[in-house]
Amino acid sequence: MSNSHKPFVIQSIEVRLVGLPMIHPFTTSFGTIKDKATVLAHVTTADGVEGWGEGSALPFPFYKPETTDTAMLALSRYIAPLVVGKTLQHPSDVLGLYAGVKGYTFAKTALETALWMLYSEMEGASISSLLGGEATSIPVGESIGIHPTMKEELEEISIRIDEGYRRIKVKIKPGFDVNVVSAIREKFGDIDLMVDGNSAYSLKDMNTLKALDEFNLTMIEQPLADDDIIDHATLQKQIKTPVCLDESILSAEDARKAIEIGACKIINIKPGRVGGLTESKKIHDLCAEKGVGVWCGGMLETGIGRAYNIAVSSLPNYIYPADMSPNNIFYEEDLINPTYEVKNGYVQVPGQPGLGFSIVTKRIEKYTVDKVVIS
Ligand code: OSB
Ligand code: MG
Repeated sequence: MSNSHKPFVIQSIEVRLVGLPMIHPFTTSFGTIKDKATVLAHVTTADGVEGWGEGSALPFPFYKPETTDTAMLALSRYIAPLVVGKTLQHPSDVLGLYAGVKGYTFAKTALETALWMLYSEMEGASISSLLGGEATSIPVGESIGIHPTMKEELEEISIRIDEGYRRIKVKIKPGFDVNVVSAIREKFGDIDLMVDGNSAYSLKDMNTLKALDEFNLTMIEQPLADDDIIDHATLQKQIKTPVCLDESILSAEDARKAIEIGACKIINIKPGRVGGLTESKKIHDLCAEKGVGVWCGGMLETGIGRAYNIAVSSLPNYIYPADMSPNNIFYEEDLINPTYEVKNGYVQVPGQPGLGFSIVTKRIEKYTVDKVVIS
């Protein structure tokens, strides 16, 4: 990704904290997300080309330490000032400018993805094609939040299966795991099914993890601690179900180490969690070389963040369906209009330059709760 192109100057970076009311809460082992907050970056070049990016951290530090508030602070105070006024030739050039800033991958993603949008417009080529993507549509699945009752849990799964979703992922937590998987297998048979523990388990729960191993799951996502690839390696040796890492992988370096010690057989690459599309592509390439399949997870992004998830999912080693719940179950109004469409379990990959979806700046304005301009 280092072809030489016409240089462009970053004139201004506007950073926004946006709050979107959610229609339905989303519950995981670490807590319930009731109102969605997200961070947007709006970047303008000296030639007047604009890009919007999203860094979809959560409003609390229960998934990873970074939150929307700390992402806002890191982006406006430390990251954006290192980039504004600088000349770039490619979106990936920005990584070197803020390499000294540790962590804050969601904040970095808001900025880095905005650069992909404006770069794609300048190049007259889609983000997917610039990344080396090939697929023109991608298979998607839904991530089912933990419901108050098993009846409601099974009802939502039933709807998604009827709609054609390619696989079902259920959020699990201690006490809501073997029972839910067992009920799903009983009701829906041999569907493509996986679980996500969001770090709620430890090796002390080996009995439960081994019980889950009996259900022919496509994978078990991040059962153990977010900073513990060693125990994931121990677990992987004892179960046949592939372990998939989410929270543990923040970079291609993390991925290299996890694969080297046998901590996983699959990686969930979320652009937000790894700092953007450049790092996503790097992890994708490394995994392809090592025979580790990948897929694109989600952070309940608005349509802006989802657009980047869709673009990167067109790369050839994204071999499992992406987490792409229908947007209208979360938000009354998306920040893109029309929003992405899931048809028969597939989403079309935009072939045109730019984001590939129309951004509704009026809605962004309406839901903005904080704004800082760095120029
Ligand atoms: O662990 O994959 C996760 C949402 C918020 C935080 C963490 C996760 C999730 C999801 C939702 O599973 C997937 C989506 O965005 O549709
Ligand atoms: Mg996950």
